[in-house]
Amino acid sequence: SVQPENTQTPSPKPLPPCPENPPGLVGRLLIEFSSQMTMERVQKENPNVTEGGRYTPPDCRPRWKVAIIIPFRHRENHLKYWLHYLHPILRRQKIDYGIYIINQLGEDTFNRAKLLNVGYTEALKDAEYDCFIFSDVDLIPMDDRNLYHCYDQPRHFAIAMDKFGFRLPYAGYFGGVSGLSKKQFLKINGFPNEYWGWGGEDDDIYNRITLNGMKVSRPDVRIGRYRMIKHERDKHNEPNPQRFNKIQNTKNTMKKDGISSLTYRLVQVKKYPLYTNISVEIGKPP
Ligand code: BGN
Repeated sequence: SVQPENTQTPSPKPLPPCPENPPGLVGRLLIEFSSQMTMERVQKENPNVTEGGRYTPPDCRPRWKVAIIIPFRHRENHLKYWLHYLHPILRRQKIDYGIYIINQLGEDTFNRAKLLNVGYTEALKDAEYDCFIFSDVDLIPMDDRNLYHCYDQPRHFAIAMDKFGFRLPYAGYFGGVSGLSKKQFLKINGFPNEYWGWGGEDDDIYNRITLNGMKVSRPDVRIGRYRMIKHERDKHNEPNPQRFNKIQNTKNTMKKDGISSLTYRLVQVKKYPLYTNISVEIGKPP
């Protein structure tokens, strides 16, 4: 029989799903902060990252769409190292991602968890993310097998930091770098908005997770290793004296205080080549 000739342009082959264990990973990495870093250099190293710090693998269909949220104030130098190390790692991990820096304007007391809630909200205005990874700007993974996507349970990534002797400091530690799917995040009403200053907000998030019948998932301790960039204690982020009391009350506060009660003033969204910068006013402690 005679086949009719196909005159249409062939439709592109659908991409295969990205492998669960990406073959290009290298494992343990050498991380150091002694050489000078410049944004120009990091841009040259990462030509395939698109405006606003977005990337999607060219050769496979990623399983997750991940927003990486970084709470921020006055840490420009740390950000350069973070971008220098993380963009290549995330590319090897075959993840579809965007980088969002949430910059607290003004000099009132810092509020990490509220900035993370802002990041969740603003990232969703940009794209349909289904996974959110919340990372401090000074934490660099030492192994690219620590995959930055979401899991069946809320994930704690930074389980073995150099400053804690590469061990979990306590069983309920959930600080540094963590990740929740959209569904997991909404199940706990997001994060608390009422922790002003250093400490306790990560413990409150841990409580929210367990009180809502979930448990924390973690990588192997040999893989979940991190280097923290050394720095002086920040100004206007003093240890919060209320934190001891507040973490006792998560069960009562979490229903009211969270993503459902979040308010802030968006001042500027600016897309840079390697990240999106979101500047906000989030108020001050009562
Ligand atoms: C804990 C802090 C965490 C912090 C870790 C690691 C509190 C609440 C009262 C016990 N929690 O002690 O927020 O991430 O240390 O530095 O301070």
